[in-house]
Amino acid sequence: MAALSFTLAHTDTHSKARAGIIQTDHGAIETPIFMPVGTVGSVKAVTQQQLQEEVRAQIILGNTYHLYLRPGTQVLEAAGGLHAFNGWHKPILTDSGGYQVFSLAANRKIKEEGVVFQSHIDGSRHLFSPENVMDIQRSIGADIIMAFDECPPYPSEYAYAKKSMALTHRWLDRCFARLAETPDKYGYTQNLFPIVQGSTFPDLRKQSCEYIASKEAAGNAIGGLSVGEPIDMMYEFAALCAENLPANKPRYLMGVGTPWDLLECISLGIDMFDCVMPTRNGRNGMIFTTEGVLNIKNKKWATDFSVIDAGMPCATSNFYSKAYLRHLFVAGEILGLQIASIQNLSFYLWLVGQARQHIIAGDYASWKTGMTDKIKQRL
Ligand code: PRF
Repeated sequence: MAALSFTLAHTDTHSKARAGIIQTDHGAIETPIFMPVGTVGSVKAVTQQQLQEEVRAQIILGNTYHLYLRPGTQVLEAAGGLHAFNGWHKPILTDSGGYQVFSLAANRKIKEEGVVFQSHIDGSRHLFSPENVMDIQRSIGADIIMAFDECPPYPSEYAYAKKSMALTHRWLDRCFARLAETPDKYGYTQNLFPIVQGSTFPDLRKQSCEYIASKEAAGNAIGGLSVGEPIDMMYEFAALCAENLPANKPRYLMGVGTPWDLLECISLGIDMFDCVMPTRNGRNGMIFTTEGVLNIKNKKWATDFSVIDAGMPCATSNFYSKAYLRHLFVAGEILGLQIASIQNLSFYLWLVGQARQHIIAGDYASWKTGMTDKIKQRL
């Protein structure tokens, strides 16, 4: 089968926003796109049917770190890969574990060879190297697989960021070499996306973009942002990286962000996003809607019997009332977590879909200003 392709349908004249189509062996993805996070092969509290029919997700994310620890590659291979295992037959992307070992694992030690770490589940010791992370992602079988990188913390010293970036680049060469030596396991093509690092130093970011671009990968990712830096700095570096990465390949900004971050970064030339915010914050009662943000636990919703969000086509959003959803949260009912997750993900997917339509219509920049003001409001 074929390597991933990217076709640009429209480029905005007033901003750097683009509308495109990514074609994978598991179907097409219309960009800009948001990818719901399904860390362990499950988008928390949402079924695959709901993801498809209500959320209208086009691609979901899995994590190499979690899937390697549980259920493990033996089970995933016996199932025939993650698509067959979890029943999601559209595109899947897996993160490499490069970020999760830094954020989750204990006693990690970074060496040239890779990272030695202890599992957050049972404390067992493991090594992640560029080679075995490629092998694990081969076993999982995602359509898009991520390079093994080091994400330096914010703030980082220049010297550390430079050394770390060079290590990420050497690891990238090893990822490509390993991938070239190992065939696809399940009869479709897996596409490796390299990741730009370089912390908050413009010259390092530019160098990293140049290095990553020289690999001529099917798509490119920007890592190391949204790790605690001020939001304007995040935008500044997302813009700088977008400008320095190839225009004819999708650009993926990892781990971003709020709905208004998506709109801003789309205007900077970003095509793909993932973030736990809609699901994680949703489970805490933070509800994103087409009218603004609400805390559903607030007493003010106790007798508001209007539907959760009439502004978009999701059936769940147009079925349950705010008062009922509040009741479920107050009573600690698991249905509340489900409804909140579906609402928030549907909203994120609706928002990027609207963004795409406005890019194609040619009024993205003016639409974005009005929409940002609206969806940022606290209700
Ligand atoms: N690297 C990888 N995954 C990531 C990040 C990164 O830098 C980030 C940073 N926001 C989120 N997820 N591999």
